[in-house]
Amino acid sequence: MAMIETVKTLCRNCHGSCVAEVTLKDGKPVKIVPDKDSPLSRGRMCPKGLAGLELLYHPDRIKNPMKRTGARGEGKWGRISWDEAYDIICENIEAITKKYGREAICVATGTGRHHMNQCIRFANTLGTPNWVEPGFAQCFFPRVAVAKMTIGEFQCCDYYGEVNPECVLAWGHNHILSGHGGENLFLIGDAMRRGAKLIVVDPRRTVLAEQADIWIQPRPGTDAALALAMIHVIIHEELYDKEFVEKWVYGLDAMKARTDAYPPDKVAEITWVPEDQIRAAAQMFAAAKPGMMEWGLALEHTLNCVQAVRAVGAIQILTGNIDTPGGWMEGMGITPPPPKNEDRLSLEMKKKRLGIEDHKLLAALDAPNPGAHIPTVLAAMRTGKPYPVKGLFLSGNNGLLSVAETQKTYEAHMANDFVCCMDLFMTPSAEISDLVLPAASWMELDEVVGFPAYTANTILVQKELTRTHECKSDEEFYCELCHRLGLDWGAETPEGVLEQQLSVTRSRFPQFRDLDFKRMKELTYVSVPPVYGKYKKNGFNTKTKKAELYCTKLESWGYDPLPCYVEPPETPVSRPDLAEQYPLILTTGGRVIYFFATENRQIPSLRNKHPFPLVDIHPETAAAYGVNDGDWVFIETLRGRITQKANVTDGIDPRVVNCEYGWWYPEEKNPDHGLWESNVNVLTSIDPPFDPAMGTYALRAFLCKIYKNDGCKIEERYYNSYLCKKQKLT
Ligand SMILES: Nc1nc2c(c(=O)[nH]1)N[C@H]1C(S)=C(S)[C@@H](COP(=O)(O)OP(=O)(O)OC[C@H]3O[C@@H](n4cnc5c(=O)[nH]c(N)nc54)[C@H](O)[C@@H]3O)O[C@H]1N2
Ligand SMILES: Nc1nc2c(c(=O)[nH]1)N[C@H]1C(S)=C(S)[C@@H](COP(=O)(O)OP(=O)(O)OC[C@H]3O[C@@H](n4cnc5c(=O)[nH]c(N)nc54)[C@H](O)[C@@H]3O)O[C@H]1N2
Ligand code: SF4
Ligand SMILES: [Mo]
Repeated sequence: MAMIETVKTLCRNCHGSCVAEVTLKDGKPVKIVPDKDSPLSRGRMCPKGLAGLELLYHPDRIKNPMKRTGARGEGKWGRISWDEAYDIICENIEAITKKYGREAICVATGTGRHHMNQCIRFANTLGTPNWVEPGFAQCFFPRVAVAKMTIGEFQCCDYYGEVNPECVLAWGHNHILSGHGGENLFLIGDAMRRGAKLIVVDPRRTVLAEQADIWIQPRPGTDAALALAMIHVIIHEELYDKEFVEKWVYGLDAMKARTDAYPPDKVAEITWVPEDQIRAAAQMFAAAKPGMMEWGLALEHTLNCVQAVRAVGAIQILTGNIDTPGGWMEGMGITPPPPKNEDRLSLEMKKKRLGIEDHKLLAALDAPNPGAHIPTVLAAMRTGKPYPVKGLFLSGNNGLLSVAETQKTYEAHMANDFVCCMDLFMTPSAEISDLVLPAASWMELDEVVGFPAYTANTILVQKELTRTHECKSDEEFYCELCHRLGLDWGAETPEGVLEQQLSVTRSRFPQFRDLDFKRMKELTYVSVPPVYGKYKKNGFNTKTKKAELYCTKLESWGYDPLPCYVEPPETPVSRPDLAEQYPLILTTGGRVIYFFATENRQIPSLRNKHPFPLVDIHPETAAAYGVNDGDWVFIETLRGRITQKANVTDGIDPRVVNCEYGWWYPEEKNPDHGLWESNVNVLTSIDPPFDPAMGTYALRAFLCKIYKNDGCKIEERYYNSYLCKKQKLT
């Protein structure tokens, strides 16, 4: 008789936090349902997590290590053993190091999952300062860095305790579909059902905006100006939390003086947001106690990234919603991420980190989490300057889709002597590698992680339930590689690293003094109750011990200590000449519930729900260009052109279009898998200028034009492919 059991494990099909109950039949996963007792997701999962079996058993998974047998990118591969793969990698690392030094190796990881810290750890142990992640300078980390600089530590929105937020301000964030932890997409709905008011700042009328008390529709890229005008209202109308600000805030007068340049009437012209609405939103948010700012990715996708994040964050500080129930919460740090071994990297190497000269908040020795600057690294690959970068390790990174300006990113990848890619599928980035390695998916590996992201009141555990083919977890691969390279870290097992994380939990929380990984696996999750207002004991962990509106850390590096607005370089205002030819403003991103970043397009049940990339176009604009809903259109910028399918909607301004990001076509047999067809990063730019402090490149707010694409074959190819359950198009 078949043996049936159920096991709880953390889903990491996105950044994670939902707990799944997986049924195993004779040890093999056969069913996934949400775990009703899960502390954060509280019995819910999204369609991506629920499609986990399709991912696990997908016939297109990379099944074993493979070596390129034709020219790079030709799509010819030969099976090799893991031993052969390790030998090839060790030989290449040694050859590149001998010729160019360790700094010529770049380790590129992907957005915030188990492998991210493992890759950084590998880079440090190997001895290269050049690790990168395509989100990092343009995703979440600017929020973390700004919080660390101004309030000492990152704080998350507190949906978790007894107190419901009275008002949620969702700024450039559509977390009912996205969010930095999986739980956010459920908890925002819960908060609204419990009566929270909602203000949404988004150029699109999203699902969240539809439910908002106030929907603000700004011109893309002008968020910092909008925030400064709201601060202007909050300070001038004395709506700020006087008690908190007097005692705990540094720089009120300086901020007030700065906002003199941003009165609501002037900002209304910059942002297209009516003056009355700016005032109403500021008044509504300031009156709410507690108020919760959910700041999102849109703030970070411009060249004014840090100051936009600073400006929006200042609203939360002024309204006193810091480390307070139902506002922002600092969290308990129940378990740290895996140690990154930064002490293994020599000072000499740290100083060689690409980007260190120009972008201190990203790469300086005293940056909160030093990493290399992607455009500088890619330029080094292409040009050999300031020094050559010749080896590339990709782990959970589909850079050809996720990094700006695919044309230049492609050229850079191709210029390497050696590229090794560890992934689940043959992505376009994997296809231009020399070696590909089969990665374990989320039910095939162990992990200990603290959630909510970066604040961590709960430990969640991902468990190895099964293994398909010859896949390995990234941590196993890197540990073994270090071992074979003769580096000392290789002596540790992946489980040893998990124990290091739990040893911190054991030492900090007496109730967990016996907690080891074995026990944690039995429990799946443990939580500690939050303690709020921690700053009241010793002040904030900043130079002034206060929450800083005037940022002393940015000042020490020579950057503007106060938030400011900078007009993006490619808009009808900054480039009226260009706007004659490219009259529309393009924004990108806008997550879809069925896909995570560039993933999941090969999962039939998910792809069937959203088979094609959509470009949002206002009906007036569509009419002006002769476009009907459902037509394929070209979208063109100075860099190139792509095609997406028109979604004609009055939920977008007639002067703006929004393209989805992350689109490639696994059903396209050619090894580029449609990389150039609908990938929005063909349209974006990786050239300077960048955000001064963080080095961020822009992914939103460009000038574009659109026109019809008659005769597009993308739908036909899909409907004829193995992915599609529907009938062939006639
Ligand atoms: N389902 C799903 N969930 C995800 C992801 C996914 O791909 N799919 N990705 C994960 C990742 S890596 C991240 S970083 C997060 C991102 O999650 P979010 O922060 O929610 O990011 P987006 O959905 O890209 O953008 C949020 C909103 O910004 C709006 N927007 C565009 N331009 C502007 C602008 O100039 N100003 C303002 N104010 N708004 C603008 C868009 O219309 C969009 O609705 O989600 C994570 N979760
Ligand atoms: N224009 C534009 N560009 C953007 C964005 C945007 O909104 N607009 N968003 C940006 C943001 S916020 C981010 S975070 C980045 C994301 O950029 P990436 O992190 O490069 O994006 P992913 O699609 O998540 O790529 C992850 C790859 O890892 C593989 N994978 C999944 N799990 C594992 C695993 O456990 N191990 C290994 N080795 N591989 C695994 C997947 O199959 C996939 O190919 O993109 C950025 N790029
Ligand atoms: S939201 Fe993320 S963690 Fe939750 S079920 Fe979906 S993919 Fe999994
Ligand atoms: Mo991201």
